[in-house]
Amino acid sequence: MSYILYGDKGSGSGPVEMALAEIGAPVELREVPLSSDAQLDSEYRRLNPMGRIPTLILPDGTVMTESAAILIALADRHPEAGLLPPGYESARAVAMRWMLLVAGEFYPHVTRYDYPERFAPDPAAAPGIRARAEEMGRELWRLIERECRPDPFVLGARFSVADIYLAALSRWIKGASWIPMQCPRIEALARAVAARPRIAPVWAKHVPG
Ligand SMILES: N[C@@H](CCC(=O)N[C@@H](CS)C(=O)NCC(=O)O)C(=O)O
Repeated sequence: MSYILYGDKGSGSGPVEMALAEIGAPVELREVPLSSDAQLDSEYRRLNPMGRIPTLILPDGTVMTESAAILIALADRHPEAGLLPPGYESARAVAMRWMLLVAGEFYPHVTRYDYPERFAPDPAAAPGIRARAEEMGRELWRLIERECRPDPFVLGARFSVADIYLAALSRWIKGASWIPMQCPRIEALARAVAARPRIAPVWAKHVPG
């Protein structure tokens, strides 16, 4: 029995696909093209009521949404892959801290950037919402650079799903164009994740250039 992953190129299904590749778990990929708003179809929303990707179906049929929760579940279900320290170790708390900061604070800026018209009744407000989302997203990465200080990973030499998550999302909202200059630690983390042999082909698919 394999996992089933609903997603699209360059989206939140990227880090999930990378984690599955690192684990070596079989997965069937099902396309939900954001370009045609397929995530809003009523049939898909029976799986993911928020109308978002990714959605992961576990081999026993359990439906999971929320990218960070999915990565944590995958790490816990495949302890042999060593993608998160066990719960009694402080290192796990550190990995969760930075990963969930990105999930809870940065990802909403991505939604504001991609769909600014949702956030104000006046369409004329959209460019301002978009610009502010980009600024606030950058402020957050600068904070992570300063306070988390990955070296090269969030847990130093110990790789975890937090690294996959930070690396993949650091490319969004034009991150690939400014993070190399302003956040060298996050850039080094992203390069180290992208270079992992099992992740590299998935990275190339989700992160153009
Ligand atoms: N909290 C969700 C956010 C997922 C999300 O916003 N995904 C984006 C793609 S990266 C999406 O589906 N956007 C389409 C929309 O908002 O209509 C998660 O972490 O999985």
